[in-house]
Amino acid sequence: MKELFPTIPSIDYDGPDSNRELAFKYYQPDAVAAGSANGATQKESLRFSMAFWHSMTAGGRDPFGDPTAVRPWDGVGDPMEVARMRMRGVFELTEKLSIPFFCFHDRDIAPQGDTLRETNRNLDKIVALAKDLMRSSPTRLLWGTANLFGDPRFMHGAATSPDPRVFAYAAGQVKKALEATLELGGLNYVFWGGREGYETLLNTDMKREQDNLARFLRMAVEYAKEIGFTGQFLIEPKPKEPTKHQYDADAAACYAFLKEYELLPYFKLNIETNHATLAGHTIQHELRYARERGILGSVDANQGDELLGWDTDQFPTNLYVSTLMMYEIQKNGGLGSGGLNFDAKPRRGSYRPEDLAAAHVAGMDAMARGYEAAARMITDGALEKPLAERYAGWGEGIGASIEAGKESFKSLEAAALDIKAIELSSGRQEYLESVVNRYI
Ligand code: XUL
Ligand code: CO
Repeated sequence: MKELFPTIPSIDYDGPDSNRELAFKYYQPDAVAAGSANGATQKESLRFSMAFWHSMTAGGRDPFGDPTAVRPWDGVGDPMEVARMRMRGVFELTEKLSIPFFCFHDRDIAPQGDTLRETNRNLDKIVALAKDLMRSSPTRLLWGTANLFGDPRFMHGAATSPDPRVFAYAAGQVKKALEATLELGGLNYVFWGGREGYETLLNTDMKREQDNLARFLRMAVEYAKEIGFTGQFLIEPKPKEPTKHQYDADAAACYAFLKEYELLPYFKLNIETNHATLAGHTIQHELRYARERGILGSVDANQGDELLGWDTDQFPTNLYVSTLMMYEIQKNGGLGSGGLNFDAKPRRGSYRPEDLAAAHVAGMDAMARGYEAAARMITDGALEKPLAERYAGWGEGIGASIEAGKESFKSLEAAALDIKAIELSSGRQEYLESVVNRYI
């Protein structure tokens, strides 16, 4: 088959001293991952994924300007031919970059028709092509999802629309997206509720909308069972953008929602870095929160800009952040069926196909380097030892007795009444920050 990206070679590992744009400095796909107990390779441990919508579909349009990206399908008029080229493109690039997975929205991979029936027919054709390409390619599907936010019919929400006809349309769409994900052996299925929220409470029945969202998710679980889809369902938290407030605002809001509606057994979270920062959290906070509740499922790896308050979806290159992310992921025992999906796009000025590859190389190297630093931190107990010391009081005496449920306000008052002064130990924050720096 003719190459679509002839200027992008198969990317090799060159080592940290390399200056070559299209070479890995840290990511060694076939080398054993640092700290791996079972000899898993970096490729198997990091589980990178390419996002179809950013890498294949998006062209660099922004609210002020036209697309800038130069892509092999430019000028090809027939939307189905473009769709076929893009699908071949994602397989070609993932193979060249040693990225084992890709992710898509139903509407990224195939054009809409005049009716859902026609749209589904388009989707079927492209899914068949993807299945065919998989026969001779190692690339697999990490997750599928449905775009329930782009079309004007979703302006007031999808599963949370005030209009039940929209709820029905969205249900039909997710049904089909689940079938496509199953057909392609997808390991997970994602719900990101971009329009599941509100612009103003003045016109919003919040309780009804959330009840309906739960109904919708329950139907998805039931249908998955019916068709034999055993992949993991994931909810992707984000507080705002496009709506002013989204119900799945952050990991804690998702957890409360899943618990209230008894959906916890069926869902985990897909945590995205830039969504965490929009929620006023660090990615480490979101990953920690999810992992401590057993619902850390997958990661959309990207980064925002400290000076911009929106979802810039930049490739993640910050080593401090990647190290702390990998720390949480390794403490979670990995991501199971999840992975590290680059929900990221090159800047608008990085318009060449080579920039798309270089952006992935930069993100993969940052993650690989963070992975290795985190593994060493864990092996050495660099953060765990000081943490254990800080909480040592809970392992003995009154602390152990409180945690064993043996104390009450009365007994604790009696223990406290005659204490003169409590000498606390230091939090040692700056020292701990320097410890992390040493491992990076
Ligand atoms: C939007 C976003 C989505 C989801 C999938 O901010 O992150 O692309 O990852 O719908
Ligand atoms: Co995302």
